[in-house]
Amino acid sequence: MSQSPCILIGCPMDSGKRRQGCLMGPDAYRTAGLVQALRDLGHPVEDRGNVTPAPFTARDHPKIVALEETIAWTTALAEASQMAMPDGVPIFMGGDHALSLGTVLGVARHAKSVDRPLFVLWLDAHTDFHTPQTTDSGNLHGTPLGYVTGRDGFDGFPVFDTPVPQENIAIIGLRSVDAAERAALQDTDVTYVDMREIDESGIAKPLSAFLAKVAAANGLLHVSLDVDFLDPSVAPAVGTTVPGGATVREGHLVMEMLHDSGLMTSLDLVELNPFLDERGRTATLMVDLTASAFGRRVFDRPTRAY
Ligand code: EXY
Ligand code: MN
Ligand code: MN
Ligand code: MN
Repeated sequence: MSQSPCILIGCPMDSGKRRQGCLMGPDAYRTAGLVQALRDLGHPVEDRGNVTPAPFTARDHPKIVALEETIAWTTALAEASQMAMPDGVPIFMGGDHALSLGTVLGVARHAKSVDRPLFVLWLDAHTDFHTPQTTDSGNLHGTPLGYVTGRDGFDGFPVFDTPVPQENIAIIGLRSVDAAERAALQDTDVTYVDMREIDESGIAKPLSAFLAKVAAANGLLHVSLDVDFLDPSVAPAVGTTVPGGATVREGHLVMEMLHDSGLMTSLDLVELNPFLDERGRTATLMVDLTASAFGRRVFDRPTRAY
């Protein structure tokens, strides 16, 4: 069976927060062997290099970090992601989570053009559900799910003309949610799974239920994997570590189930900060997890129809 082509797109975006370092992420994935790992699994791989935002004029904003830079990135990434979708499975190598403002916008525009619903799986310690009005930190990497679900307050950003329906979103791995996010989320149909639920009933159960929804709707599935989904003991190279995260095996189980389902149509790898690591340990784990999402197995297993 011919494997789907993988389109690697470097997104050295670091404007979603103050601490710098995610700009080194794309080359860390390349150095950790992402291309060869996918080719070894039979996938044609095209590395399209790094996206560069259009020039922007930075102005001091009283509350928001690097607003103009993030808007410029969003515009550029929306274009790159929409263009990549027809060519295979785009893998956006970040860069901080603000890159998903643009990648999901472009994927959503593509979904509309092919008349298929878009679903989003958010693997993260955080809900990233703020708006520029509700954030306390002013870090826009805490806002992408607020933007893609059509919350108000993103003045100056491209209009998100096809917001992702709340019931089409699942967030898994939660253990750090701000009060304003919790209040806003509780009134929505977003599926949110915290680590307590995973401790009690495992990660496969909520994921299977969500994948069954995607399959029943013949949906496209965008997966956004934040390094801080994983426990800091195994993935330290991220600026927003939160103890009590997913284990390496929970991470692989999620990615293996995604591959078995055949449903994933685009992937973000976000928040890797190689400056916070030793010997590329975290980048290597993220490459291994990506390989599991593209078919790496100890033993071949029948794919499961959801
Ligand atoms: N909720 C906090 C904030 O808004 O600043 C922390 C956000 C962390 C976001 C990282 C990408 O997941
Ligand atoms: Mn995040
Ligand atoms: Mn996070
Ligand atoms: Mn495969």
